[in-house]
Amino acid sequence: MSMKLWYSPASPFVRKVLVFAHEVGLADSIEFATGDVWSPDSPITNDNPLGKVPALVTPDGVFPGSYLCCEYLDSRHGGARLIPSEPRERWPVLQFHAFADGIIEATVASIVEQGRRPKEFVYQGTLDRQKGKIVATLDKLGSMPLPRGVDIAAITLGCALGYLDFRMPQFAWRDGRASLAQWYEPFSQRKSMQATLPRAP
Ligand SMILES: N[C@@H](CCC(=O)N[C@@H](CS)C(=O)NCC(=O)O)C(=O)O
Repeated sequence: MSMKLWYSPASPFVRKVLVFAHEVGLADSIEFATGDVWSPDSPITNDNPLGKVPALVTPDGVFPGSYLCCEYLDSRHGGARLIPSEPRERWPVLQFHAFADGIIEATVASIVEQGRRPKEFVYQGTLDRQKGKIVATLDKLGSMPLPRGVDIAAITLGCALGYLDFRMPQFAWRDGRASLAQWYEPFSQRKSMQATLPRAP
């Protein structure tokens, strides 16, 4: 089965889907479609009226948003599920995933505020607010049991930390967060992570 992924090489949400696809052995079934999400006549809107990446176009329809793309991919392979179904495993994984995903969201919001607005409209209050969310959530995750294997929580955390390195290296998220830094070191070396390193469009 072949699928088409609306894609941007810098998007951490797209990277999350791609890392997931690599980990479940489906990366080769995905072809990329690129379009500038910021262009008013972006071709992405033909499949996803929200005009956002990622969106996965499949024989079962279009799946907008990284979580849904991952959930669909998880239903299409025969190995161990990366989104567990058994409640005792499922809820902690999804809770952790949501916090890591929120770090990505706040980082993207900050980058958009700085990079997509005329300078005179960039509001420091928004940047401070997003930074506060990132700091507090990193600290929360650093105090929680970190993922022990590869699942959607681990993948999303890896993409969140990789995106901070890519877009906010001056933020130095490792400072004072030894457990997160120790966790990220081997995870970032996985084939799936190395094959999907972000780059500026
Ligand atoms: N919750 C969505 C967020 C997707 C998202 O914000 N994608 C960004 C790129 S990183 C985008 O397409 N932005 C364009 C826009 O907001 O119009 C997900 O999990 O995929």
